[in-house]
Amino acid sequence: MAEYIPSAREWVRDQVELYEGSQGTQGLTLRDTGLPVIIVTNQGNKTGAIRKTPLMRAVDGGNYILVASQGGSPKHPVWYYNLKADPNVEIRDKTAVHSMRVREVVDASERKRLWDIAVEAYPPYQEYQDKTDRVIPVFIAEPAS
Ligand code: F42
Repeated sequence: MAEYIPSAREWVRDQVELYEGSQGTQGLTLRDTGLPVIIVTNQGNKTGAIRKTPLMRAVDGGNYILVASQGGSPKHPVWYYNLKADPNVEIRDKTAVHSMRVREVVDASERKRLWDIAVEAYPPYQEYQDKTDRVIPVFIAEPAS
């Protein structure tokens, strides 16, 4: 069993601890926005360690849309590279845990459709895209089997 290495960021670490520690009954929203969050568990592409990343909850049917926005910073978050290297993830959505496989959405019309859903779920994504030169990556997570 791989070792779990918590995020280097305290507020992220704290959210994961509360969310996972309560089996998905506490710490379910982003700060005071009231907007729901999921926890993505994946493998580090260099350490092989277990990583846990809270993301906003945006859904398309039974699939999840993962937006590598990192607040519109100029660089992709590290988890982007982890998911490209190993697309097998576990997604906790409150008390439900799903085995999923992710793929980066490259088709322009598919990306636009999913982007619009994501922005509806979390409007700041659009502000983040507007303030950065990079195209913010979008993944779709689909049931593994
Ligand atoms: N981030 C988003 O990008 N999108 C969201 O929708 C989002 C929502 C959200 C909601 C709640 C919340 O608490 C946080 C939220 N975040 C969201 C922030 C998100 O959880 C991440 O913290 C953020 O995107 C930064 O991701 P990151 O993978 O760059 O994490 C940094 C801070 C980090 O901890 N990095 C590690 C470190 O030690 O600095 C590296 C971890 C890692 O994966 N290492 C790899 C390994 O092998 O283990 C190797 C790394 C390499 O060099 O390739």
